[in-house]
Amino acid sequence: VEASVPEPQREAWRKHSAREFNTSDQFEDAVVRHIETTLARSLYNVDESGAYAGTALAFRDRLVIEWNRTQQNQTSADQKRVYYLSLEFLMGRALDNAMLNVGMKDVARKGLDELGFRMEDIIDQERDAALGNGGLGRLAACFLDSLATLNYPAWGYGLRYRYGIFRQEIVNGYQMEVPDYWLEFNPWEFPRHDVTVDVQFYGTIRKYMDDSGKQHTAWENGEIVTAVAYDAPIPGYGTTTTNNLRLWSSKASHGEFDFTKFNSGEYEASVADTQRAETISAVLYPNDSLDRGKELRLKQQYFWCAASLFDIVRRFKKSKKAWSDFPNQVAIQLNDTHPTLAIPELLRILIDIEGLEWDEAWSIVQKTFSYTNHTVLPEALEKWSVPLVQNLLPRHLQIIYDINLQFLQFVERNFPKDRDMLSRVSIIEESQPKMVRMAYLAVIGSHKVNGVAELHSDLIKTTIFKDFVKIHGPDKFTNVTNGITPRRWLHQANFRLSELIASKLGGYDYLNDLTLLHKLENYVDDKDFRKEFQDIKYANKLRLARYIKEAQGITVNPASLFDIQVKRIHEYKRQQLNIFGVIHRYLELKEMSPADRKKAQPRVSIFGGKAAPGYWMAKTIIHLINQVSEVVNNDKDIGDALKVVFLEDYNVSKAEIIVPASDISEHISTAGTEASGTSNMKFVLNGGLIIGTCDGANIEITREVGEDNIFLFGNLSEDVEDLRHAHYYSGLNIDPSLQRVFDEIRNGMFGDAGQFSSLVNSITDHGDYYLVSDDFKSYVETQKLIDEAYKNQEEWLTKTITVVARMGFFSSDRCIEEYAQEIWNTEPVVPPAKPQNGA
Ligand code: HBZ
Repeated sequence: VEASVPEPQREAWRKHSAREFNTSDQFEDAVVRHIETTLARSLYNVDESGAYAGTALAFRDRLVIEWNRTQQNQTSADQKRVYYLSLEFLMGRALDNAMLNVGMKDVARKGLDELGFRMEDIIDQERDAALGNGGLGRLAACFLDSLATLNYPAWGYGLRYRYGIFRQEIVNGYQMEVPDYWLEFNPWEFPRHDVTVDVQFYGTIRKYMDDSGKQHTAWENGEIVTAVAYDAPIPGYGTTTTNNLRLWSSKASHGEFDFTKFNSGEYEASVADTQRAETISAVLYPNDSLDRGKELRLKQQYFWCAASLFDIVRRFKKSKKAWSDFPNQVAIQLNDTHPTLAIPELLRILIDIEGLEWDEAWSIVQKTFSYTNHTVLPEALEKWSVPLVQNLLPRHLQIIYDINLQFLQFVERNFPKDRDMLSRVSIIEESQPKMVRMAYLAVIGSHKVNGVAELHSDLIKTTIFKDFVKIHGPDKFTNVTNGITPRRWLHQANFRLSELIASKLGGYDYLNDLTLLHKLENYVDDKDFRKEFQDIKYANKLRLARYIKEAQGITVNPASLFDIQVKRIHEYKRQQLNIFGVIHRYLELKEMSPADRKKAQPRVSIFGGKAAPGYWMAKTIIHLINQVSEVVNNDKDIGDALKVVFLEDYNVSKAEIIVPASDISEHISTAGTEASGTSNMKFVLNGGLIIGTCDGANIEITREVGEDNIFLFGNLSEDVEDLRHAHYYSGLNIDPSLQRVFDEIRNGMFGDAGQFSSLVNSITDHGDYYLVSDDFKSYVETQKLIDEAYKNQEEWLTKTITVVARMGFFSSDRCIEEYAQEIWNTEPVVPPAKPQNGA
């Protein structure tokens, strides 16, 4: 219960309200006080980690003040809030971002200097918050940044994993997974031990009638696990709006122990219960494109949905509004199908607990939810076995069957002639065992469904959701092409470039309106501008070269063409195509005379990315890259003409060093398989060109930057099916140069050939599902064009400046405005004016 302070005492509160530091002296004051008292460390014994902690806590103080004010202000504004439900938030580091948004970085730099530390070293002390796998999780993080920057009242809801995505170590060329225990010191989170929700699992269903004869359903006698809220402030850029990210942590519902068991002598059993409860939020599942159907994963999903929905409903009920107002106060975005259980959970709350009738509850649900799809890969589409759901969530299974019944009756009425339609669109797949198709449930329970790039949004309408377009009409399906936050991915990662842009555009307004970048085209011929632009790229390559030396022990020449592919390792993303191309290049270099080799364009091929621990083929690809790296880098004939690097443990903070350093980056998925991609946007925004297929957002990037400023190759998505068919019926057509690559691998050029046979055979003998053989020739030819183009450094420079100027469309701010208008129907809340005296 919140009690407010009576007027006579308010003056005392106001007087003592926290004062924010404004000078470097005051900043040092805050740092030293935190190190001395908050952290209880002795002052003359402070290392960089201590200085990081003090700095983070000093900035945290400033964030918290804005955060509290924002929440109060948004509550009294009484407008619709957006809730972004995502099992993943790949936040990376927070300090630099906090400094940018609070706007005190120079003050802090000076203060740290006076205390004997370098800002860059302090920023480097922070561990990544790596609560995500890849693009989907990082998109959620960019969206939070944009929501706050645009002053939308919005909360993220997720899970507070004790272990984020595993740390990748490369041992003898193989990936090893090391647990990422990241919570040892996390100044950015606030445990809310008073904000808890009891979540039920298993149990039984009882139907009963009340005195008035009304039917009720109760879900009882289950196992209870408690969700505890941990909140983190999400500051916007150029605004005081500071939103909330709420992550749930699981604990046993009896506090430390089950005291009944404890007192009856079952000490071990009670500790075991505690651990079982804590297991729910223990670890992020590291699969980014395969659904494994594990019970613990389903438990995570329901635990998080139930806690979030309870919290949202609790907040709504405080307003004392009618239930029909719920969709005017609440918009819930489902980030992929992972939170789909929120749909039957809201129905359960409205019907079983609040006593609404089905029709009214269903209408509220549909108006509240919307769903973003991130993949068309069949193996990634979530399905849960009916017996599993029946056991864990018996009431939800009933509700899902009820939704399905109503839906199928509607379909039957409207499509009486299509006999197979019912089984095709049923939420329940009639397999052995039966399965719940989560994507169908998400579509049926939402008012809008979006894909993440134009091609992808078209594809979902003609493939996985084709029937639903007929049933619900085409207006339910829409596109919101992904975007990235220019604050982190340009200003933070590439400060010198941001500074240069600001000097030409008359300030940093472009960070709030990325379309202003177009004015840079006026400077493509400006000599000084070109020189500085080129110097910045070189400096970024030098920084990466130093990092490669330090981390990997490999010397690379920053004057070489830097060719980068960093992303999760997957056959559909085709790192194998890249490494086969590298082997081909190596073989060609070997055949050349030393004089010709000297003339060849020197190149550094850089790879990075994690493989899901159980994805054998992806691990084999990593192994091959490392073996090739070993052979090529140690070949005296080759020297600087070719270097191959596999960067260990790719993550967000490393991306901030890698992305600004590319000349070319690779986005070479089999056409139709990569929903959007977002690193493609990051690389181009930082003045790197792309080699890519006509897939995902590459197509829209091409439209914006112009066909002459991108290197496209390969087959089109509309031809993929026919090509696969042709593989099956008429075999492959393997280019002689690819055949030679296979021969050398099989001859053991890169070590024991047996290690790589499954990879090579997947192409030569097992249908080449990802069309490596079909695209190899045009890939290699396009790489040749790139070598040629790079030799003309002036023209290359013109291209790189031009593409930066044309990337305005790909800001995540634009995405959020589209979601707000087309999907959520929400307005920003003007942040409160800052009081003068710090009160
Ligand atoms: O989402 C990615 C898409 O592959 C990429 O094309 C797109 O740009 C990005 C943002 O829309 N998808 C993922 O990153 N997916 C996952 O990480 C994932 C995680 C857990 C899962 C399934 C997928 O169970």
